[in-house]
Amino acid sequence: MSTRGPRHSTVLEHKPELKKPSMYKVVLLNDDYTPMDFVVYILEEFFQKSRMEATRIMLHVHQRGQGICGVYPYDIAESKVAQVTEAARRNEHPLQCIMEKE
Ligand code: TYC
Repeated sequence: MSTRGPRHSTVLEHKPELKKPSMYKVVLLNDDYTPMDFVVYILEEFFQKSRMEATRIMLHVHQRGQGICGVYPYDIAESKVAQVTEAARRNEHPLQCIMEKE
């Protein structure tokens, strides 16, 4: 008989108890009134995008209706949505930002 390793192998067959946290897409919605340069500013300021990437995402949203800014755990996604919504309201733009479970 081997003197190494566990004697009760069933223990190793248990499913790991820790699940990966769900991730959430933060999505910008198009509208007819928010200035394009404000949307680019939002993407640079709150989502750490370069000017070029922010412009690409803004144009995608403008042309397709919506677009993903980033994917985050629940609390961070919620905070991004709140920050964008607050900045939009402060500047009196109707820009909408939502989160969707991935
Ligand atoms: N459609 C807007 C315009 O023509 C620009 C815009 C882009 C607005 C992306 C919102 O999420 C948005 N000024």
